This record gives sequence, structure tokens and C-alpha cells, in this order.
Amino acid sequence: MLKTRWTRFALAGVLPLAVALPLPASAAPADLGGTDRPVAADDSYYEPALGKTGPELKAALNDIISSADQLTYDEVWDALKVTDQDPANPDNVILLYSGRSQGKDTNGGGADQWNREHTWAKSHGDFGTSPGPGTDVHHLRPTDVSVNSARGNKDFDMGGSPVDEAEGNFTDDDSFEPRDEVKGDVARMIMYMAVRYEGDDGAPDLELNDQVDNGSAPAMGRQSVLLEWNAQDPPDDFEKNRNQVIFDQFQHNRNPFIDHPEWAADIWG
Ligand SMILES: [Ca+2]
Ligand SMILES: [Ca+2]
Repeated sequence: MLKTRWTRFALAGVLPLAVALPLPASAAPADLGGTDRPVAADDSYYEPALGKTGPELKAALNDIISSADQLTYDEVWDALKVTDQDPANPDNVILLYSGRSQGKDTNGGGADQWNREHTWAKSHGDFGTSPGPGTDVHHLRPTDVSVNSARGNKDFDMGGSPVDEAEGNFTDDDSFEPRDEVKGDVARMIMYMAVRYEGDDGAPDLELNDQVDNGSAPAMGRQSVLLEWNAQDPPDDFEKNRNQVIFDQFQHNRNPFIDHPEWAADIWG
């Protein structure tokens, strides 16, 4: 924004000296973590959506958050080491379902390593791991390898038996219930995906529905339960920081439901 203004002044001859002057450091494209970017509390990011509800709100948010950078699947490893860093230990990440803090460099496919969980299961719409929904860090989280397998591609709902190595999580044949501390986080990630992906850019149109066992359909449930989880478990500092880090350092877009949890009911309530 700042760079654009300087360029316009320069082109218009209003500030001819600007042509010869170096741009302020804060306007350099490489400086994406600076404090001059909009912050979460600044609703200017959402200006075109403010005052809208229902499908109009959803469409306005899709337009806003679709302006984003995409990572490769390989770059997701390094992004998660920043977005999900343990606030109490910069060498560790916190795993989504188990809540365990463990070394950033213990990622991989072996027992008790952490890997990249697609909270919106990638088979629901079959979008794989190429840039797009398959690499969107807003819904990708570090998880224990075996806990990730236990979740599989199940929809989210209440109930089932306790999940090994992840206290407070439950699963049965067709659904997965995350621990209370991340129920809202999961709901808001799923809602982000439903709004972000509307069938453009070669990606499927992802949508919520009120069922489980969605299989390979581009749908995720259970909508009524996700709405409850969003209300029960409001965004905490870890989740808000994660949204800000993705905005500042990686994709430069935001999850609107972390900034405005009330918009979930405005769209799906
Ligand atoms: Ca939470
Ligand atoms: Ca959608």
C-alpha cells in the first residue's frame, strides 16, 4: 500500500525527489513481518464485508481471503514450525489433538514423530497436496503420526472411544471429537475452508453439511456441532497468534472466524 502511494506520487510529479530516494525499509516487499501491516483488531481488512450477513457475507469474505500466497507442501513443514511454536519453548511445536509439546525437528512419518494433519481431510474433495487447499496452512496442523491416522478422514462429531496418546479426544467409526481446548479451533478451520474454497482456482467448492460419513464428497460435518464448538471454545491467544503469523509471514490472508467468531452464526446459524 505504502509503496503504491509513493509510486503514484512519483509518477504524478508531486514528489519528484522520491524517484531518486530509496524506498523506506518498511515498504520493501521482503519485509512482511513489519508492524506497518494491518493487525487483527483493525477491521479495515474486512471493510467490504462489514454489515453483511448470510450469503453476501460469505461472498465478501471469500473475495477478501482469496487474495493470498500459496506455499508448496514442502514449505508447510517450516511454516508449521513457526505458526505452531510452543510459546513456552521456541524449540518445540504443540500438537493439535494431543496438546503435546515436542521438538520442531522431530517431524516425519515414524512413531511419535509429528506430521502435517489436514484438518479438512484432503480426501473430502480429493484436493491432494499441491498448492491450494492441500497446502493452506490455515487448516494444516502438527499432529502425532498415529493420532493423525486415528482421525483419518473422518468428519467431526461428538462421541466414541478415547483416542490413544491423545487424552480428551474420542472417535468412532464415522467421526472424530477433538479435545475441548481445540474444539473451536477445529470448527473455525473448517469454516475458513468452506468460505475460502468456492470452486475457483482449480480447487473444489468445499462446504459444511450436517452429516458425517461424507467420504470423498467435498463436504465436512457436522455443521450443527461445529457451530456449537465455535461458541463453546472462543479463540485464545495461541489461535489468534497463529492467524497473525500466517498473515504476516506466510499467506497474507486471515481466518475471519478467528477475528469474528460471530460470523459463523451469521452465515450458517
Ligand atoms: Ca481453543
Ligand atoms: Ca465453499
